[in-house]
Amino acid sequence: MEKATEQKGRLIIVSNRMPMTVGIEDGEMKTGPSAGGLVSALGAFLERRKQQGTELSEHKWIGWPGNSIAPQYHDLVKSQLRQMGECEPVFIEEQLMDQFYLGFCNKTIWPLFHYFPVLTIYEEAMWEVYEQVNRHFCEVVAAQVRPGDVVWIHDYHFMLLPAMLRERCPEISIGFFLHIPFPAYEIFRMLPRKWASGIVEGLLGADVIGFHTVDYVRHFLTSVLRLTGNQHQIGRLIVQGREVQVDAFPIGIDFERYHGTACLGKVRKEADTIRRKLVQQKAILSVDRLDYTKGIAKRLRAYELFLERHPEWHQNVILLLLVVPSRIGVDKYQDMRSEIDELVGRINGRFADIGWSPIAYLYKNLGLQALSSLYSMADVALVTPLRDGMNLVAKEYVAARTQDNGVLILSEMAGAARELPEALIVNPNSREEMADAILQALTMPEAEQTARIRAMRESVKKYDVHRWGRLFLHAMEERSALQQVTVEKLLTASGMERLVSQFDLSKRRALFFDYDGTLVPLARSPELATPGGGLKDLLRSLASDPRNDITIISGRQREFLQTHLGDIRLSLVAEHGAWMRRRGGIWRKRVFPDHSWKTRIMPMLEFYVERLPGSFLEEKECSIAWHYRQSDAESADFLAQELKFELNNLLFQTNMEVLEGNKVLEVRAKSANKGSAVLAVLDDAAYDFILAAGDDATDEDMFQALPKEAVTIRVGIRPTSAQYLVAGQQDIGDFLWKLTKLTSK
Ligand code: ADQ
Repeated sequence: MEKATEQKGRLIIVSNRMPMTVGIEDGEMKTGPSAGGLVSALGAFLERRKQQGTELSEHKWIGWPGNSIAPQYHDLVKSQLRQMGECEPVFIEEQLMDQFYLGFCNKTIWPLFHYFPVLTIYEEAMWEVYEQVNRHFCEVVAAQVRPGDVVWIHDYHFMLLPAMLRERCPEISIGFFLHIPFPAYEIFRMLPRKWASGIVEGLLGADVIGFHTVDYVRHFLTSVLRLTGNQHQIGRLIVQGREVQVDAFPIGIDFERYHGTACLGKVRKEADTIRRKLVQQKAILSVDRLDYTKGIAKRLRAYELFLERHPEWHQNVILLLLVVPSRIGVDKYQDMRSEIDELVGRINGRFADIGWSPIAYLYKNLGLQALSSLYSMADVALVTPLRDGMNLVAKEYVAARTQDNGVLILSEMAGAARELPEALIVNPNSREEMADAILQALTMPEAEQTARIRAMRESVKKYDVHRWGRLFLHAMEERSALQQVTVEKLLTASGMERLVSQFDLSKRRALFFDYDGTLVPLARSPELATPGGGLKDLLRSLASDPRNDITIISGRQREFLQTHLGDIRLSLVAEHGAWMRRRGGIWRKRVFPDHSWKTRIMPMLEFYVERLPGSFLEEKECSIAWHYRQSDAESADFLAQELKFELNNLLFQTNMEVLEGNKVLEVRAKSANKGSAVLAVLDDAAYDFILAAGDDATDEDMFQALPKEAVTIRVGIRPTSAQYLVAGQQDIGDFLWKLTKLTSK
């Protein structure tokens, strides 16, 4: 990482390609445009931020320059690009880049993530190149970033990069956005486990992970759960002490650019010229990169069916088929081109007449104005991908409809369908549905067209690319503010020393310890978590000092605590505060709830035990706990949410409540909590040092009830009302041993 300077933080964009293509001609650097939805969308967003001079308005874009540059020109290219502004090239041999881009990226990830498992190739050597290129990018990014910078990584080419970069620069703020779908777990799991886990763990290195739709978010979270056991809470995951946010950020377009271009006199004139050439024919427009995910062949077959069924439309309709060359080096793409050529030939041959061809086919890249003319003049846009992360063409068409008419036919498999319900939504695998939609579009009354297009235009205008970028960066800012709070709460070595000397100087101490997860590690089942000799020695040693009043405060039943800890000079609180045994005293009940609720609730809980193999009930006097640590993680998560919902409904306005612990749901009497139990102990004496340590939600009651001057420590990094955080249960052990040394000195 570069050294800290007084400079402001920058936004570092990482994508496969830089926003421009760079080459060397006669020893000189030449630049050209770099095509693609990502570059144009992001470019517009960055440009606007720069003009506005907002926070992070300075940026740097790191990517491959589009060609392999001979090593003797590296310095020249770097320095010229730096002079021009904001690009940092990543030099990679063209051959390696081909193996990476045309290999794992486009023969493994692209087909699988778009639900084409039969086209997916699984080759270890390709995975290795993918890792290698991600690592190479990591080196370049790590050398560029300065403290305060925000790194935003884009797309499926770099799913390992967030974790690699996190390792190199732990403090840096990292965001990741996936522009393609994230598939359902049943598809994702087709990747060898090493690759699937590598991808999930790689992504979890980011602070914010963004997808286009909530479905992709859900799919990703399921994969995280299945592969790592990490369970989210409303899209938040705790990963090695960091909170990671996973959320949907549907990408938009630069509305003003597309709308504004369509309004230009030049563009209108061009649109009128094309319209005149078509005479009375209605125009249907189809615009895509050449890609099997876009469903071009199926679209053509649907159009063929439409022509077959509706001879009255012959001579009166034309399909403008615009295809942009893409991924020229992949065989599948060559085959597809031949298939489309043949289909166009067949349909034209079958239906054409003197002076009319049903399809006009253009295989080329168009400039913005030429594309806008087509968007402006087309009566219908036919956008029917078989699978598409979002699809910007649909939104661009809507933005360009300045005359308030036009019909969008949109595949339900495109992310955009979620945002544009006023389109005619079709299933791209059904020729019938598509053919019917074509007829409906061509005959739709003008008033209906207007109502639909206006509604869609409002949405495309409001949720544009600027809002998308702003929301993503805002989420990153929030994350880093939260991370900051967490970092501030972390109990450092010097903080610990301070607490130790505070302890040393005090005369009367109340020490409260939760049991599971705090004094002993969490075990697969409760009976396995018994205190070892080391822990008992530690507690005995602490208890031997008459200044220390120790209370073990647990959700466990009193028999367990009595059996395992009853012989030590300390107080015990069982069942989250329902029972208390003062030091040297007998067990007393602190609450006397009516137990009739158990008979009502038991059948419901037993039903869930039946439904979830590996789960079981633990009946305590004042509560019932449903444990599911040993069950299949995903089913358990699902059923736990369902049961919690049902219980909350049932127990609404009663004196019972549902508590969510670590892989356990517990129903208990409200009054019996750890908070009231610690307060009862504090009534016994005037303490000048109070310490409480715990690891789960039930311990929060204790942290909140204690006076402000108490030292409260939560085990496990997550939002808490405790004053300090420690990463693991072992840290509490180390801390207590330090206190013990003072006790015995
Ligand atoms: P793409 O698969 O490239 O993007 P898309 O979102 O439709 O798909 O973007 C294509 C872009 O290329 C559009 O801006 C379009 O105008 C342009 N384009 C297409 N044909 C053209 C032509 N003949 N001439 C000129 N320009 C043409 C990936 C994902 C998408 C996701 C985007 C952005 O696959 O699902 O919407 O990223 O996240």
